[in-house]
Amino acid sequence: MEPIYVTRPYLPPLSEVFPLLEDIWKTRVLTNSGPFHELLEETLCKQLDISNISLFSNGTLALLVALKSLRLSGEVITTPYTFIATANSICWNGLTPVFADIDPVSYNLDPCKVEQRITPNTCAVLPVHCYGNPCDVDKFKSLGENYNLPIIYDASHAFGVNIGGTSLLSYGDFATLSFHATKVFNTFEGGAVVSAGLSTKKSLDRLKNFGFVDELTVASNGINAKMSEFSAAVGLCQIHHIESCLEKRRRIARIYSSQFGQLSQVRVPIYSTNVSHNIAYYPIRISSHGASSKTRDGLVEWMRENYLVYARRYFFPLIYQFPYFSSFCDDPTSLPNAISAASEVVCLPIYAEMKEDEISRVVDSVITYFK
Ligand code: T4K
Repeated sequence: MEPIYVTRPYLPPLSEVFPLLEDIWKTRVLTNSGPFHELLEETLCKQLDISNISLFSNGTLALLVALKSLRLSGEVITTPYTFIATANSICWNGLTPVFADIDPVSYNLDPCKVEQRITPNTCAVLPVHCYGNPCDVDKFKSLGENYNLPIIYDASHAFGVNIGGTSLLSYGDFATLSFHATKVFNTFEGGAVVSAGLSTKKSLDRLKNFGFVDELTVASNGINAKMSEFSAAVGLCQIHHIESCLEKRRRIARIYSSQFGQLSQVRVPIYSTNVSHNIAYYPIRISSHGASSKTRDGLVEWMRENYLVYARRYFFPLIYQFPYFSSFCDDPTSLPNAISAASEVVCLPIYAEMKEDEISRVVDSVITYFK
């Protein structure tokens, strides 16, 4: 029996990649905003229906540089229910993360809880579109306007999500993406920042290239966060397949939801008809109330031991539960929704090229546990 992992990267046919590699070998342009880099930016703007995108070498640096470009100081209110990179990029900017609670259904930062944590030290809000589910973008927009705070979305999971026909990435001062191997669209490693205006994009482009304005001028404390031509070429080959990959993910999610929806202890994701979901993850929630001895951790172990299915507990532990971040949370009791999600949610394997027998094995592994 082969293991089934939480995800597998989509890879385009090698025959589609080779011609682009031959070009790279011919021109020897490997990096520094080469032709594939420029073409991928242009292609992504069309594909995602956005005006400005800057490519990065990974999603963490995308977020780190987006924050840096705002020249902030003070506290950034964010979610504790996310991948560690969200908080890392706050601290790398010399800023202080402040954690507010999440909504128990969407798992996203709750704007009302954010408002309660705003103080004169607050300099920005950093919500995450967790699992690709849209945050309450209208409420965050009003919050940003009312308190004069920038909203930076960590949209690492949200490639290709539209809400009411509009790209989710067009909300906020910035939306940052990850193109890591585990994401719906990958460039092996990679990331991007979507910005509202061209001048903002230009300032990000300078920051990711050591701060160079031109050959003789460095105007800001930049870094090297550029995407290589190889990654850009892989991205260009992926993009032709993205719609079919998203459709395959949605189909698997429908199968899972129809199978698991009947299990009383399992809560399946709720998908809004107003949103074109990308099914970046398939999180189920195992309610630990009542007399049942069945738990989320029990399920994870059962699946692994008996079916070689490697479901993952994204996002456990919560950020403030990691030793480095514990000093940033003075009152964990203010985060009850995040605490219970971290102990009850598990992400099941889902990826475009999942085979029928793999889907069935995941289904069986969950159903037999609750029998
Ligand atoms: N913000 C948010 C909200 C994020 O979720 C992330 C990344 C970021 C920011 C930062 O973006 P990047 O800087 O990473 O671009 C993974 C990913 O490494 C990470 O990118 C992702 N979030 C996070 C949620 O998950 P791990 O430690 O769980 O990955 P790993 O290596 O255990 O991979 C999971 C499974 O995927 C493996 O069991 C098998 C499969 N896999 C993985 C890789 C790397 C493959 O089949 N091939 C591969 O090359 O963190």
